[in-house]
Amino acid sequence: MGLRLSRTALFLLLALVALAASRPDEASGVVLQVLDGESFEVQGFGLVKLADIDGPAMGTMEWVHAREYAMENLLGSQVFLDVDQGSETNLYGSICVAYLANANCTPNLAKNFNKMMVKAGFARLKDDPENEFDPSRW
Ligand SMILES: [Ca+2]
Ligand SMILES: [Ca+2]
Repeated sequence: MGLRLSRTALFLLLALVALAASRPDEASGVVLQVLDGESFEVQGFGLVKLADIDGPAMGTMEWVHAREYAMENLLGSQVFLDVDQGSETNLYGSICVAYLANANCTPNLAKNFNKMMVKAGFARLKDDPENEFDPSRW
């Protein structure tokens, strides 16, 4: 019984740690520029690289369409970001999951933009186990 309890406690602790690392409102800002379907610039934050998705090769028609979809949804709009704490920001930006905003300026959890790109057919899931995000839970 004691072992059982401590296992439950451990599980809860791990779940809490996971929750603490994964928050939809770690950063927020207006999208200034869309580079392509999986990277864009957020005012006051910098470059964002969408986590765990893989877009079409640059220069293809699919790439153009993916970029257009991102522009329609993101350009000039406020987004909320869950930033991957584990990875360092590099030339390509910070690894993030992006959420669109509700009318009252809170993150719209039903509009995970990484997932939207995949659902719309403009990217495929490509889970990187090194980051804090788990696409199977999107
Ligand atoms: Ca995070
Ligand atoms: Ca991942």
